[in-house]
Amino acid sequence: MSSQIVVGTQWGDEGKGKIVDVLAENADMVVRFQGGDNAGHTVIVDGKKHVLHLLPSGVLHEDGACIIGPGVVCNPFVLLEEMEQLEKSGLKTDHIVISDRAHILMPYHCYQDVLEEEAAVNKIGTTKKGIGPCYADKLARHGIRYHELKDFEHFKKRLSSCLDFKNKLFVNVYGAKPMDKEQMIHDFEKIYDRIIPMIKETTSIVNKAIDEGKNVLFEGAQACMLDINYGTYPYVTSSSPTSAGVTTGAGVAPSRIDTVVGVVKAYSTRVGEGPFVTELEDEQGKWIQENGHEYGATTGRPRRCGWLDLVVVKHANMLNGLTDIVLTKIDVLTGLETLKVCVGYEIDGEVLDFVPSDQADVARAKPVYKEFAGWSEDITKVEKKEDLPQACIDYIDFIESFVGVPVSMISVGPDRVNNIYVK
Ligand code: 2SA
Ligand code: GDP
Ligand code: MG
Repeated sequence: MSSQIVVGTQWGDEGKGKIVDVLAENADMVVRFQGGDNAGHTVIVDGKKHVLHLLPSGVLHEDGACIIGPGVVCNPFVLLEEMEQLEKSGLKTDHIVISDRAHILMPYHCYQDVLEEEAAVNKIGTTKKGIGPCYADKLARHGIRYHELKDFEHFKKRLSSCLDFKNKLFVNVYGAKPMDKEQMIHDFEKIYDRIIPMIKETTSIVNKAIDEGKNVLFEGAQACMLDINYGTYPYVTSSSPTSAGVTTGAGVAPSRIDTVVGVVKAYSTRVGEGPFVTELEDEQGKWIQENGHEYGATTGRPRRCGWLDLVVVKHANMLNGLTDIVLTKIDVLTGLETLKVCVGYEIDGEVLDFVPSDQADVARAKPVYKEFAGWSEDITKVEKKEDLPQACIDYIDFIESFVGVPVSMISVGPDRVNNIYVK
C-alpha cells in the first residue's frame, strides 16, 4: 500500500469512512489532513455503528498511529467527547496524536458560524460546527494553534484578545449576546491535562514513516465538489478535500504519494445548499433517500438525492489524479427498473463535459443522460464481480470506461465485510 490517499469524488458521504476502515487494516498510520468535526464518517463493525467526526476512521484498528494533521481545524471538546465514546465501547485511544500546527477550533467559531448562517441572505447550509470562521481566522493570521496551548498563560492572553474582538462582532454586527471569557478559560483549564500529551510535531512523524516504507493512509473528509477552489463555490466547505490538500494539510510532498483512491457513490447526494444538476425532487429521489438512509451523519439533515453525475466524477479525477475508484452503495439501487447516469451538461444548446466555474451556469445546466437497465437480485452477499447481475456489471463498466479509472473495489453493504475486490 505505502502512501495512499482516500478522497470523496462528489459532495461527501460516499462512504469514505467505511472504505478507510477497510484499507486501514494494513496501514501503520492514518492521517486526517483537512476539515473538522463537520465530517461524519460511519463505520460498521460486527453490526455496531461508529460515527466519527474528528478522529480518522482508521482509529478502530488499534495498532496504527492516528494523526489529526496540521490542516485540520480541531475542536478539542468534540475530540475528547469522541474519544470518550470509543473508550466506552472498550476501544483504546492512546494512539491519537494532534499536530501542533493544527488550529484550535474555538467555541466562538461555532457561535459565529450560527450567527453568520442566520443572518446570511444566501445561506450555505453549513453544519454550524465553526469550520468557515476557524479557517477564515487561520488565513487572516488570527488563529490559535495547538502549540500555543502548551503555555497556558500565553494561551489565555491569546484567547482574551481574540474573544474581545469576536464579542464586538457578535454584539455590534449581529446584535447577539457576548460570550463569557472566564467560563471559556475555565472550560479549557478542565481539558488541558488530557489534550497536552496528544500534541506533537506530526509532519516529521508522517514523513519519517514514509521514509521507512510504512503504510500511510491519508483520509479525506467532505469531497471534491465541496473544495474551496474547485467545488460549487460559494456552496462549499472552507478546506481542500482533494489529493492536493494532503500536501499542504499533512506536509507531504506530491512525489511521495503512491495511490489516490476516489470513492464514488453509485448515485449522487448533497447536503446543504447549492446547485445539483441531477437532483431528483420527486418520488424517485425520496426512494433513493429512504433506501440509502441518506441523512447527515453529523446533523441528521436529509440529504438531497439524484442520479450519478459522471461529469462531476470526471472533474474529480482531473483534480485528484485518481489511480483507483471504489464504488459504494450500488446495492441501494437494486430494484430500480432503469437507471440514469449524467454524461454531459447542456447549457444554452452547448454540451459541456466539465463543471463550469459559475454556479449560475451550473444551476441552469440540463443533464444529458444515458439510460441503463436495472436489476432486482440481492447483491449484498456477492463476493466476485462476475457473480453480479449483468445489468449491474454494465453499469460499473460504463463508469470505469467513461471516467478512465479502474474500479478496484465495489462496496455492496455498510459493514466492513461487504466488499468485492476486483484486482
Ligand atoms: P461547513 O460546515 O462549513 O463545512 O459546510 C459547508 C458546506 O459543506 C457541506 N458539508 C458536508 N456535506 C456532506 N457531508 C458532510 N458531513 C456530514 C455527513 C454532514 C451532515 O457526513 O453527513 O451531517 O449534515 C459535510 N460537512 C460539510 C455542508 O453541508 C455545506 O454545504
Ligand atoms: P462518508 O462521510 O463518506 O464517510 O460517508 P457517511 O458515513 O457520511 O455516509 C455513508 C453511509 O452509507 C453510512 O451510513 C455508511 O454506513 C453507509 N454505507 C457505506 N458503504 C455502503 C454500501 O456499500 N452500501 C450501503 N447500503 N451502505 C453503505
Ligand atoms: Mg459523511
